[in-house]
Amino acid sequence: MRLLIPVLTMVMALSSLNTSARVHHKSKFNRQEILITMRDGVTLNTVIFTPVDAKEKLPFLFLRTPYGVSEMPDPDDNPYVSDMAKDGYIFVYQDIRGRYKSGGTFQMQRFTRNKQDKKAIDESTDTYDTIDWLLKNVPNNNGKAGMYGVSYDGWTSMMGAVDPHPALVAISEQASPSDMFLGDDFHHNGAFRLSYGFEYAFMEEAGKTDSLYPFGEYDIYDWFLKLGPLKNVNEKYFKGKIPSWNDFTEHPNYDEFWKKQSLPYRLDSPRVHIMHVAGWWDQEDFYGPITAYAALEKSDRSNKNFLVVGPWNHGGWAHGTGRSLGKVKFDTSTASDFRRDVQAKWFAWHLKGNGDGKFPEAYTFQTGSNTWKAYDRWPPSSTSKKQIYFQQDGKLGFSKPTSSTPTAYDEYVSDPAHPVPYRPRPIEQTYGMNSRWYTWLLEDQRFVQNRPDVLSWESDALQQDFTVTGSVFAKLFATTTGSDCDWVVKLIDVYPPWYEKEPAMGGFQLMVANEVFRGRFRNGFDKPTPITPGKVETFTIDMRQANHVFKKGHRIMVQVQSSWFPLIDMNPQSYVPNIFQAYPKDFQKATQRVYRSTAFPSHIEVDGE
Ligand code: PG9
Repeated sequence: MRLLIPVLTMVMALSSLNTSARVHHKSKFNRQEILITMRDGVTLNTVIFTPVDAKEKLPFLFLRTPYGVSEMPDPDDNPYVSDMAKDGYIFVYQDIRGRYKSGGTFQMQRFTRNKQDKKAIDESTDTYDTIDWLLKNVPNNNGKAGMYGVSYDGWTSMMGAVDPHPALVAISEQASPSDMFLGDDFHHNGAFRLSYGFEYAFMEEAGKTDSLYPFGEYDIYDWFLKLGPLKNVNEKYFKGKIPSWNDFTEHPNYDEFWKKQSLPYRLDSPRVHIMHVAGWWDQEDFYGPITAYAALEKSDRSNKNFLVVGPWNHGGWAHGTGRSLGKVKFDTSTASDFRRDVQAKWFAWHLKGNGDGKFPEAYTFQTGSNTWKAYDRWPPSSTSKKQIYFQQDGKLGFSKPTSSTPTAYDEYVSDPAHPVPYRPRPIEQTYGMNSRWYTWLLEDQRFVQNRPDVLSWESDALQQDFTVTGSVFAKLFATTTGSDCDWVVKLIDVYPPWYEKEPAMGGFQLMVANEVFRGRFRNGFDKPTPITPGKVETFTIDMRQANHVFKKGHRIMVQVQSSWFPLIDMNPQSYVPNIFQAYPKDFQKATQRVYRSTAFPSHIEVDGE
């Protein structure tokens, strides 16, 4: 069964479109579906689209995916690549090992092989072997290949660049995960992404083709609440048969398993030209491309490493116009402009020598002002650190709090029996029918603002624009009555109560940065440590990055809460060595206090302008 998964949402829509399109017009491509044999004898299913009327030798554009290639539409019917189809390429799509029609076994983000073992294989050798085969067997190629893809397919592009075939000269990794413990699909700052981890592991590993978990309930908030402790997953449902789930349970801390899976561990320098692409509201892998860019930048002596960030959700640049996302409008066609003016030009230059080869080091869309900005480094050097402090009476401001009373805090009770939903209920199955997963990061945060277990601090209406360009950190000085807890922090742009430009957006609360942090990891993600109940501790939370203008008349808001369910598993709030082994009795209510005094000035720190 093929599913509505993010990378494939568009492809699904198109494949049906394409079926009818094929009836009406003669394809401009010769399509072949063949098995290519890898060095260990395993065969990988590969679809090759060769333009019928090529006037010159053409380069390959190659995409490797776990989501099935047989239904890939003709490139000129696929908006993701149609601009490039006009330019002329041989398009190649491949099922990775163990998926769909390919042989071998699937391993989630297969580890890099032991290079001493000459017979060992990994995604990098499979890429190498395929490119080698293509060069020798597909007539009229120009000897060059590029790779691209969103998310898992972006990650396979990065793997192709680990020991690249000499013909692989440029890639565009788009929303590739970079570190599954620190910031991508499966955990953020050590907090487990329960609904995603559960559903995705099942989808990829229950069979060779994608399948949705049969919850039998529309609102999965209820299903996960009734599930109880995580150990029930294997005891009642997966029975040890989903390898990634077993990995989650056996590696609750940032150990070698996660470190060896991370991109910076696998790839020490940009060996081919790389354009990283990220979306500010990517609900799956925003951390990946910005971290991969930053890590490779350190060794980018020959200027091969570039970054593009737009106002997109996961893969939002690959389809549609990108003029809006959720209820937020961007004034220009950010996605179709990117595909034509950036993506197509990137490959035209590197694979065909067309164009001027001038690409800004970082090209990011500034939200709020709705303008594209080119920078010669990212984050730019023109910014300085600015602090935004939590203050009494729910205020937020640029000056430090002045209160030194011991009660200069705000508090709430976090109850594991009533976790805060991460998006308005019903919470549809992630990739299910009518799912609002794709835009949940743009949900109006008023839906939780008045819950007793969500704290909010808000600035006065801004007298002038305030711009964040780069990093966002939260520094919380806080106590819990428990011995472990989660902190969810959101930096929010509050629209004016009457918003002339678009009245229905009056008072809208838009997240421009957000993160969760699992308190046990405050001394290091590989050093889980119980929290001393009642002791003020410092929690420094990397909320990643933004490029956003809080416009004059808007307000800045920060919200803090201790659950985000079922996106994040409920922290038991009493310390256990491995939360995947926790018992029902470990789940305790806890009172959380967030301080805002001279001694403990909780705040957000941004790269500001
Ligand atoms: N976010 C998906 C994913 C990538 C890599 C590993 C696990 C999940 C995806 O959209 O492909």
